[in-house]
Amino acid sequence: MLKEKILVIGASGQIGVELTLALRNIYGNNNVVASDLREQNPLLEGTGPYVSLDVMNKEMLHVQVIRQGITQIYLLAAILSATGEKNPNLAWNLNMQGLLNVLDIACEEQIHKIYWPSSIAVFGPTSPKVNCPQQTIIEPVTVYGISKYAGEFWCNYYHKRYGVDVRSMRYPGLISYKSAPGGGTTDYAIEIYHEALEEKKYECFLNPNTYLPMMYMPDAIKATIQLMEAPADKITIRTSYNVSGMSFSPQEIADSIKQHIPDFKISYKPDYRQAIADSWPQSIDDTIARQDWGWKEKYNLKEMTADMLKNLQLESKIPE
Ligand code: VAH
Repeated sequence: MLKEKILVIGASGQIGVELTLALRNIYGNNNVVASDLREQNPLLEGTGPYVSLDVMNKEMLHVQVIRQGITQIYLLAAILSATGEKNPNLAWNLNMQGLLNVLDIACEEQIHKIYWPSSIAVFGPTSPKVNCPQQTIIEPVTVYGISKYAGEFWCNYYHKRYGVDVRSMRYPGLISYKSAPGGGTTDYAIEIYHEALEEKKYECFLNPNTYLPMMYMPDAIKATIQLMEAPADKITIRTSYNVSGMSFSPQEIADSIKQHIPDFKISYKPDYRQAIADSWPQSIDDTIARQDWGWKEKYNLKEMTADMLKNLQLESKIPE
């Protein structure tokens, strides 16, 4: 069996930290090289090799892939929706050129497998709002969504033309407690837990009834590993799979928190991110992911809230 050596690009980010730790559990600490432009996330210290890497520096990336004997690459470095609207050119360049650099090197070095996340942000206001299908009208209206949708077609092209085994899924909003989110429109669903514990109140930047597709990070990590470990002949979507764990609104997540913190108060002050959220679907049809590689979520809102509050209290030692 081929000895895998995995490179995680963007390993210090919200998804990267948890995916790196999960991959190290499976493949062995020294077989997963974590990399990022930023400092190493403290949660990764002592768990395996870490290199400073800029995915936009194709030559340096190529050198690392050869020097480390890399067989798989997980590319998580990206600028998300909210930050992307403040820096359109940077978002387009990083999200697009970073992917093309990795796909080109994968071709040249016969990299065994590539993972690259897309997002439900590819959908726009003309896509169906409820149970949004895998294939439908897709007209993204954010730079992040445009870059992710374009990236999906590049993945499909490199697979069809060069045989690169690149796999992708359209993450919904991801909620986690281990590491900070990075400039997304769905980040309210993380901030709210921290503020509920620290202040017992939260001012939400989205309206109370803004339903969005969401997923708890443990489910996202499980789905990513499942997709990457599926036999190649089971993968029928080479752009990017719809996946989702649940859909909820700020009002609903606040109500779930009140089950644990009865005097928690939420207020609403929508900002520019409301228009981004309004352009996205409220729920996702992920039937094909369930059929092709067995996707099934574990966490619902009630279970996620209990787990988030428990772990954040443990971390910050806030008395129950
Ligand atoms: C964002 N968290 O808010 C990301 C995600 C569907 C949203 O892609 O930009």
